[in-house]
Amino acid sequence: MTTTTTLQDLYPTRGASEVVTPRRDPVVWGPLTPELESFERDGFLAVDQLIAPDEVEVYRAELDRLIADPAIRADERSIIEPKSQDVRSVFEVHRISDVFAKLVRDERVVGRAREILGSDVYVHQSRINVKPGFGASGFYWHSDFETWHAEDGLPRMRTVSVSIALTENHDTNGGLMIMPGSHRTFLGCAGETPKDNYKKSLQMQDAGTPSDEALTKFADEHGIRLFTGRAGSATWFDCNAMHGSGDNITPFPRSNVFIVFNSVENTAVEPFSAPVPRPDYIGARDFTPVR
Ligand code: 6CS
Ligand code: FE
Repeated sequence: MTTTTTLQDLYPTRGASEVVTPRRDPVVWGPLTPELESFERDGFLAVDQLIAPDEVEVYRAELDRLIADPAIRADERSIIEPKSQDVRSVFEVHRISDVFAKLVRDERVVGRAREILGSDVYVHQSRINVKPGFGASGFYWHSDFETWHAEDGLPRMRTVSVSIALTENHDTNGGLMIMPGSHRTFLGCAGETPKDNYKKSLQMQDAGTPSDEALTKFADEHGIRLFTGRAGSATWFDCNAMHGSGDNITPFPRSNVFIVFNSVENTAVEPFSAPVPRPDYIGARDFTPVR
């Protein structure tokens, strides 16, 4: 007789109404070293220079090469800006680009992810966000974990993202904003996940969007921190940190590479609140640890 253990859903979301659940998982799963204390408290850690200026040039050139390639532009892993028709994002760059694959394996990157998650890790998702100037749209407030739990089937909050700036992140060109401390509260959103939601949500998220009341309460309680930094700077942030970014109407692109590491102890199961899982180039189903 086969028994299928259906994992208990610790973080209900996308039901009839919004529901708040206190975080039931550690933030730092490995030893809490002094430099991780602020990550544990705030849900993020800013790094002035994760990669050196000469290295940034290599990754910038690779981003430019990818978005100029018609085959990449036509690929389903590319998301196109609705208005300008520029490339907005390219997913799974750690698989389609040896240059970005090398970045993922860099000890300064994967080593930190292992420290935070306290285990071997694999890449749940990677993407380059081009965010060109002259009107590139931002990403409305959301918790990544809310989507990765609902649609990709990640059971626990044992996932960390790093956003590495490939161009200068000014305080004017649509930088990342995070609510410090918001990672300790899970906001289950109201509204079911439509079928094939990802086809729209990666341009403009709808399902999984917090209400104005909830956002106001979060912002009053936690405040909002805007991240700026030179190319090569980086922001590590917890999967459940409430974050977003504004449109970029300046002439200065705000491009980054975004890598999501998940613990090999937290591999994706069936979606907790969606009819079908998202494609594996958005939510990986290959759990091979990064070596
Ligand atoms: O849905 C996702 O997985 C992606 N969407 C956003 C806005 N942030 C996380 C992730 O890249
Ligand atoms: Fe996000």
